Amino acid sequence: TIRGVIFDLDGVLTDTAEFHYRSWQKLADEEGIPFNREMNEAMRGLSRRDSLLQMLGDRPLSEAEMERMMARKNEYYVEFTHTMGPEDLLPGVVPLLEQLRSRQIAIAIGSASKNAQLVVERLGIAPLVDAIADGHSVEQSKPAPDLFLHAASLIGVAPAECLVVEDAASGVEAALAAGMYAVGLGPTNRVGNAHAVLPNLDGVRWEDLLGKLGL
Ligand code: B16
Ligand code: MG
Repeated sequence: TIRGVIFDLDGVLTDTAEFHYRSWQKLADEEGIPFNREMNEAMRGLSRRDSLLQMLGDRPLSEAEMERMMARKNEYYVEFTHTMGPEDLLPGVVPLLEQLRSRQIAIAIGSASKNAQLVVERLGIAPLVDAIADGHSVEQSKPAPDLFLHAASLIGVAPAECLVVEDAASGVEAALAAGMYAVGLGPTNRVGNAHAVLPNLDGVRWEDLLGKLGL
């Protein structure tokens, strides 16, 4: 049985993936670094630092320069989050959270983002969420299992009784490494390693999802 569900944030509950992309693109344009949407795909779910390293490729930068670039990218991103509100929740999110609450299933956020708390507040779902594990919680980011294991401990649920909902390959890997069930949202070439794959959360009924997981 599943007693806890851990939701990734960006790309699952809200489409901040687009804001992250635009922020990186702006930084890249200013720095004259070639970058585009396709390259951004490879950064989905990666931490801020891992994303920058991916963007830089073999252009070496000092630690100080990297820190400055990450700070700038974050400034652009935080600017975007100021415009966010409950209307930015993806379809099906609130109905699913409500189904879980009425079944006494614990709800956690497991996001690589250091801005997760801020975004959850802006989306207005803080009252529906029991715990937040974010980019400040653990050292090793996805695909390491640490973040999801931390989220599970916050809600007091054994990993084997947790289900992770993810949109990124790195997040699906992290869930499997944690010994949890995983639902992938998006194309199978991205999240096909998950136990079940859905296009998004729109219209999802909890019992149907359990069926897809063979539970
Ligand atoms: P920040 P998730 C991830 O969040 C994003 O998918 C990824 O694009 C971003 O680089 C990462 O958070 C770090 O975010 O710069 O705000 O700390 O998908 O794990 O919810
Ligand atoms: Mg994500």
